[in-house]
Amino acid sequence: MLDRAASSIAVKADDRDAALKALGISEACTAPSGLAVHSPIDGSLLATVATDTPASIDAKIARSAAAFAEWRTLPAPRRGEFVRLLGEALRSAKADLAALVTLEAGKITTEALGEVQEMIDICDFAVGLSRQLHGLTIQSERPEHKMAEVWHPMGPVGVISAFNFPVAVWAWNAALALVCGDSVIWKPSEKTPLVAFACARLFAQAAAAFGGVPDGLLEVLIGDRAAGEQLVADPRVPIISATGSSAMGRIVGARVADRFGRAILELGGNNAMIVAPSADLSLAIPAILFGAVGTCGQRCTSTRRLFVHGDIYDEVIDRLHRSYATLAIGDPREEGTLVGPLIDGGAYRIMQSVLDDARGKAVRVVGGERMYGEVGEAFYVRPAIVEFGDDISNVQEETFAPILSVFRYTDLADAIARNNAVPQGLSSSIFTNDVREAELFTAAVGSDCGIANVNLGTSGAEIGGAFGGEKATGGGRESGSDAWRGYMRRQTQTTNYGATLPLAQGVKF
Ligand code: UN1
Repeated sequence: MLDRAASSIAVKADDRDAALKALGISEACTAPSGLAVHSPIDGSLLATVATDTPASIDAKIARSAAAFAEWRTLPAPRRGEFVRLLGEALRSAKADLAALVTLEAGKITTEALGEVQEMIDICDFAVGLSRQLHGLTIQSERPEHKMAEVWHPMGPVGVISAFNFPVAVWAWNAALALVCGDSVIWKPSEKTPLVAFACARLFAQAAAAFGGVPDGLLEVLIGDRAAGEQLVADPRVPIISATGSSAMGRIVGARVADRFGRAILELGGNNAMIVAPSADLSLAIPAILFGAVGTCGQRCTSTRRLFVHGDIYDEVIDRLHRSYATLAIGDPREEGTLVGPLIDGGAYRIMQSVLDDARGKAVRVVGGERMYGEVGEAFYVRPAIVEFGDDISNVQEETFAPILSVFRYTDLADAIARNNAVPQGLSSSIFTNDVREAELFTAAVGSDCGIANVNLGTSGAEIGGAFGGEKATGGGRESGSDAWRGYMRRQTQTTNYGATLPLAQGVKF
């Protein structure tokens, strides 16, 4: 175990100040009262930020609606040019923004850089889209009629994002919304408002380079649940894109449906990997490791369940334990660290209660202990492996922590059934060199998830694919493919260029 010296795990005031200054957000971070923002690295106070009031939220939504009215009149490729400049601003601030993600969310440096890269990638993708956003023509049954389907901007998009991808998920939504002609109102997690300020600064830089965009094109709401609820309830915001727990999504989805708004929900995952007898373990073991302990188990795509074929079970478990034993856990800023801290004490306590419960049921539980307790309000843990016997066939809940539940299987159909037999349906994967097994897993009777991978892990998706999942994952799709349609309204247009008025279906009137 490559444990680090606890004494060196500290966010120095100078480092913190330099990070805020580099992104031009020092002033926003010294409010006399408001939301206290702590670093998960050592629990220290990073900033105090002012929170929105119901009145200021109302004013921001009004500004956003006015910005939308103007923004939608720009040709989409011009909107794309703005998103190109946003991508440029992100490129030049990549290291600084990633460093702030590390300070505020506790991500290791390479993953924080990857997250900013994901933002840049979606900007590039959206720039291309801005010259497409194409509709259809449809053959009319009536003479001298033309039918078409056209996509129009829809209105302000409310984006509610979580702490674990504090900037990339905003960018997935914002880059698409902006080229689609929508304005954006962002409610970041109250655990990570600073990165939102930094993104707003970069947005302003891009706006200046563009030569001005309407005021209010991006509004940031700072607050807790009540701020989110106000946004979700407001009929001036036709689209709410929310990322977070299934419990949150159930409330948001119902509230938005109640006012006939559109919700794009990207909620919990309880992602499984199947390791078949023919699996190449030199790929499977590192994939399990990245999936289960990467981001300290705090991705919605993290690998939480592992179904291993009985013939290779002992070998897989043994190799996993040996890999876990060499994991570098500690300060996420330090080179070589693979596992940083949990976001906070609340996450730690949930992890412990899940492990306590598992100890009464499982065959073996290894890991889960707190590390570097002397650092204070920072929660580093050894990732845990929980092995269940044949009496327990599954784990139903998503726990946002590095806990990998392992099960033995003998029949692939049964493993696929167990992959599917949970409320959530985000990501899934199989390691096999058997083409029939791979095809079965990805067939209609295979994985029921939004993401199904063969010979790679459950996490770390590229932006080009549609991202999201079924069932309690919410059904929404963000990011690539045709997810842009979620940010526009569809209009069926029929034009009669003839001199008569024929009715459809031959109706005479
Ligand atoms: C999330 O955890 O909310 O596929 C998003 C992945 C990342 C996105 C995760 N590209 O793991």
